[in-house]
Amino acid sequence: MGTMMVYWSLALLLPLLVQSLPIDEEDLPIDCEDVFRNGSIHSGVYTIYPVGQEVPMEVYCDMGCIDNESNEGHWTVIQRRMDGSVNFDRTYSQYEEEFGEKDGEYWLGLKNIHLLTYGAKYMLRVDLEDFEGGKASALYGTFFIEPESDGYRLHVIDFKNVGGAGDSLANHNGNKFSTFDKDQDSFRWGRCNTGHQMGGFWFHYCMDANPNALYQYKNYVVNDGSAQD
Ligand SMILES: [Ca+2]
Repeated sequence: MGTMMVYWSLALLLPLLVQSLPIDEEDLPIDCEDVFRNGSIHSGVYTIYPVGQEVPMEVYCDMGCIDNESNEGHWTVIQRRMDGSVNFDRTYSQYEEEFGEKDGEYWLGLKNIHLLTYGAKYMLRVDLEDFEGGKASALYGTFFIEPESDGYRLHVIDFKNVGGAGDSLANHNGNKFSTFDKDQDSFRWGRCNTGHQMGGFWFHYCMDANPNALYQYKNYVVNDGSAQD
């Protein structure tokens, strides 16, 4: 008999989003806040230039609800999962680059996220939704990641308890990025990613959140290969 494993985190949609605190008035938008200010008020795929004209970056901009007077912000999406259509079980070098589709599921890439979050000061919002329509979010006042030379180390601090999701990233703060083929986690006796389609993340020892793991629908379970499906 094989053992069954349920990936609790995979019954959730976990887009990671950042919102800018604009620092200047460039002609080229450095993020979705600029895109909105330039007159594009609808959510969709846009090109931004966080580090200048030579490095265009295509992203999905979540402009929020136009009629919403509370103005929830204009968010630059760095990770988005909604239907399981894109494979997130990838190598370290693949996580360094972007993959997926900008109008669907995607990962913006560690290099891009680093460039984006070093160019201005950003907040991080994590939106969660389950298959019954229940929603929650987490908000952090400061978010950026270090360059490749420091393993794309995560900085996510100043948690704001406003969205009901709790803080599942506190223990991930300060860790480098790891995949199944690159162990930079804080588990000194082995690797956190043991190959069960865990994807890449800033594992510590090992995880309180794992938004890049296998996307699963409700009641779906994964076996270890020895059980019959
Ligand atoms: Ca390790």
